Formats: sequence, structure tokens, C-alpha cells
Amino acid sequence: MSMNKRPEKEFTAEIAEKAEQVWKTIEGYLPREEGYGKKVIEAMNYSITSGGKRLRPLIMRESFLMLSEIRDDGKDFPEEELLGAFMAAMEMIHTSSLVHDDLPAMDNDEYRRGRKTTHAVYGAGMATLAGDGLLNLAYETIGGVLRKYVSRDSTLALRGVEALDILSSKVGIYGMIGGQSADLESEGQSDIHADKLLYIHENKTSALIEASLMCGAILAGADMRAISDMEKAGRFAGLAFQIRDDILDIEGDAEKLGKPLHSDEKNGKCTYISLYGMDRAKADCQDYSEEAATLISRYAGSDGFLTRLILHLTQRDS
Ligand code: GRG
Repeated sequence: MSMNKRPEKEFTAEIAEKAEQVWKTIEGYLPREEGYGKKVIEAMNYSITSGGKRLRPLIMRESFLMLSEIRDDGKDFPEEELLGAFMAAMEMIHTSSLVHDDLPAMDNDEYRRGRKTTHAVYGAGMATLAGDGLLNLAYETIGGVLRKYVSRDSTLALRGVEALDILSSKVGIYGMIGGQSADLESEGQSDIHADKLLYIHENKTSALIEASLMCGAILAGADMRAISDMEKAGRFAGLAFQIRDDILDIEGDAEKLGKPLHSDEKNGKCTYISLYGMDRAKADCQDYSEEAATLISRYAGSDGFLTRLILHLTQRDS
């Protein structure tokens, strides 16, 4: 699938502009740093304000726009507040997973997004609570907005409940947390079964991308077929994303990544590259990305923003 219809530089600027809009929405849901519990809130805000690509909420919004009748022309639409709450929740959940992933008891990383990790600044105890706080705030944020829709618009409220059901299950033991559990358990094993590595990637990484695409689709009122296509596309995109992440950990630029290289080697992780070699990893990353883009292009067209974004993931350098 070709993506040379518009210059890459122009597209990167378009992504950055959209990510900035997404961030403005998320920022509106951040907690005020006050009271005796202030320290954990500071640590939560430190983690979530430290940059990052905001890819998952961006994907959610684009999935919503792609599958609804709404034009992105700056005008308000009835689903906007509910969608915004889900976008903020997604970034809170993603950030909570990064904060926990960096902890001494997990990857023990000192840098993330070009800054000291949360535990390096606030200590491991406070960082654990900051991760918990962000995870819980995600559901508080959705709950707080969803309850308003019960009297405002029962159709949208029901879509919100369905999206919440998907989101929470993709985060939990049958999703991201399950994947991270298998990953943690496999540390130090240089050669794990291919099925197990696939399980790890599908869950620790694909699950949140699946949820982002699916929640956008559900909130847009898409049919079952489209929602299922979004799940499949998210799986492929997540696999490509994780393989690219592992490639960058070896061949990337530490400055651009905002963290040192060779974290996987340090932690004795079995990765796609250690199992299959770099050449196959690169080829499979490209294939998975194209599988995802083909599914998305059924709805967005081959030159649509989301199609191009998914393909762009294979070339990302940060
Ligand atoms: C507390 C909810 C909770 C979970 C704990 C630690 C954990 C379970 C899960 C970790 C899952 C994980 C770190 C998966 C890796 C996915 C990945 C490649 C993350 C990097 O995402 P980017 O590149 O990061 O989008 P930025 O910084 O751009 O946001």
C-alpha cells in the first residue's frame, strides 16, 4: 500500500497538530494539585504532562470521526464530551502502565519521554500510587461524564456503557495486564515459545490500540462489522507498533526516543528480534502494518488520515 500521496514531512506536521488538539482535551481532565493527597497528584500530573505521542486518544478520535457523519470543522457535536472523557481516560491508562512498567520491580528504567521516570523523581512507593491513581481516575472521568448522558441522551449513554465494557476488558487480566504478566514472568528466558511472544504483544500492546479504535467506533454508533474490523486492525497495528518499539530499542536514537537503548537486553527480554532476527522483524512489522492499514482503508480510503497514520507507525523513530 502506497502512502506517497502527500509529503511525509507535511503528514508529520499534521499528526503533531492533531496530537496537540487531543492534548488540550486531556488537559481539561487533569486533577488539581491540592490537599493532603497532593503529592500523588503531582506525581500523576508529572507523568502525564511529560510529552508522549498521544497516539491512542488520537486514534480513538480519528476512528470516531471516520465512522460517524460528523465533520471535523471545529463545530460542537453531541458526542464530544463523552468522546473527550474516553480519550482522556485512554491516555491516563496508557500513562499508568508506563509508570508501572518503569518501576524498579519491573523494567527499572530511569528515563522516559526525555525526562526522569516517575519513580526516579517521586520514589517507587509514590510512583506505584501515581499509576494506581491514573488508572482509577480514568474510570472516574468516564463515570462522571457518562452519568450526565443518562438524562441528556440515552442512546449515547448506552454507547458509553458499551465502550466502557470494551475498554475495561482490554485493560484487564484478559488484555494489557495479562500480557504484562506473561512478559514479566518470561524475563530472563532467552527463548520463549512463539505463541507466548504473540500473546504478550497482542495483550500488553495491541489491546489498548484495539480499545482505542473500538471505543471510537462504538461512540460513533458503528455497526458490529466495523467494530470487529477495528479490533482486527488494532491487533495488527499493535503488533507492528511493538516490533518497531523493539527495533528502536536496538537501532534507535536515544535522544529522539527520550530514553537509553538496550532496555530489553538489560532485562533479559525475549523479543521479536531475539526470536526471529532483525530482517524478519522488519519485514513482519511492515506486513502487520499493511494488514491493519488495509482494514482501516475500507472505511477511511487509502489516503485517509487513519490509514496513513497506521502505516506511519512502521517508520516512526520515536
Ligand atoms: C497499572 C494499568 C496498569 C498496568 C500495569 C505495566 C503494565 C501493567 C503494562 C505495561 C504495558 C506496556 C508498557 C506495553 C508497552 C507498549 C508500548 C510500546 C509503549 C510505548 O508507547 P508509546 O510509544 O509511548 O505510544 P508515548 O511515550 O509516546 O506515549
